[in-house]
Amino acid sequence: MIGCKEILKQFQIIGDVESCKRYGNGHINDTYLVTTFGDKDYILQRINHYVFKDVEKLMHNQKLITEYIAKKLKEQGCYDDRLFLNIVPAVDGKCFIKYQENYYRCYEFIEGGECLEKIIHPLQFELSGVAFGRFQKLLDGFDASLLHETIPDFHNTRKRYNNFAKAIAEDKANRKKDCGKLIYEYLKREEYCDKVLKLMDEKKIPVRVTHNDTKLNNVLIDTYFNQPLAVLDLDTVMAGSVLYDFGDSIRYGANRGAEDERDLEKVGFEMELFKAFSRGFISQTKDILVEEEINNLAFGAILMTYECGMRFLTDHLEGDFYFKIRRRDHNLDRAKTQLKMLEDMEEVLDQMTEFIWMLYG
Ligand code: ADP
Ligand code: GN1
Ligand code: MG
Repeated sequence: MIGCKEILKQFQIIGDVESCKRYGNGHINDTYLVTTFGDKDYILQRINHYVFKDVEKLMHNQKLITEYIAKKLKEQGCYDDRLFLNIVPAVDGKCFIKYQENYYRCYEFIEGGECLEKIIHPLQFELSGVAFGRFQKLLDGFDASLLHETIPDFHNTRKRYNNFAKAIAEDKANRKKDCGKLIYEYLKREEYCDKVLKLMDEKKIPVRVTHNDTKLNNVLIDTYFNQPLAVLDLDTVMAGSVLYDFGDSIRYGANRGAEDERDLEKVGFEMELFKAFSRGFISQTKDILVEEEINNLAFGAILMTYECGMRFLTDHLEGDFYFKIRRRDHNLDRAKTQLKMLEDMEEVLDQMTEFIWMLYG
């Protein structure tokens, strides 16, 4: 990476840098693995400033959250520093630096864990459920008002729908003509937009501090010892609903195919995977969830899939400015897989909810 040594000099890194290479498969930030000749390796990230407008506020949130989680784990007698993200401070003590119009941050690289892109065995997804459930439980007492809203209305599906409608009307990239049927399928499901927002407004579902981006590759799993490690990617930790966290994990991880699979025959909802994640997640959150949350967890999976698919399609119609793409029509392909998942889950929603209640025995 160009300028890597200059950038890393500004962080409190131990050991001489050996290499700095692109790493991971996130859709938002540019991530690099930094190896050193010392004991520790690091993750360097160029923060996506187009998505995160206020880096100071973004990193303020991350500092509060990581410190809170570390403290909570210690109180529980757990000193394993692979269970939470460790921010490496800059030499001036801040959590990020600015270098030539870009913002960078650095984390300790967490050893011994894997960020899976796909589930090979349901147990891995159960462990992912444990990690995200534990994250939710650890933040149960955290005061949401201390956190800045890093992306306003991130899971406000009504606003996402309005943006989608605007993108269709403007048709900036002149792509509407090629995806009429898909657009129709998303528009047709407008009724999904308001259900959870209304339940939250009526205080039937509590506002919690949630992760909001709980996909499989945002958690580290020790696949050798079968242990869940840290939850990563804390950029969107904000006030939200537990339905969003549960739902987004299912959206991504309970798909038997990849999020961007072109062959839709290979894509679809796997009930076994849903069950595995639910077991893990509920094992941690059982005591804190209220009845209306339990009733709607499975709907959360439908909602997140609908919302994410609509976001992919919006980005496609606008010309691919938000999500990273690696090929033509990448966002379009992603929007198609989400619709396939959506259709599958709509057929079995009652069975999904029934299973969740079964876990309450
Ligand atoms: P994005 O917002 O682009 O998704 P992430 O913060 O999720 O960025 O990081 C991208 C990938 O980098 C993750 O999926 C994971 O594979 C890897 N990663 C990030 N932080 C760490 C860390 N501290 N230790 C090990 N791997 C990490
Ligand atoms: C993005 O950053 P990453 O790749 O973990 C996106 C999520 C989407 C996801 C779809 C900040 O997640 O909201 O669900 O892509 N993150 C942001 O794969 O928009
Ligand atoms: Mg990520």
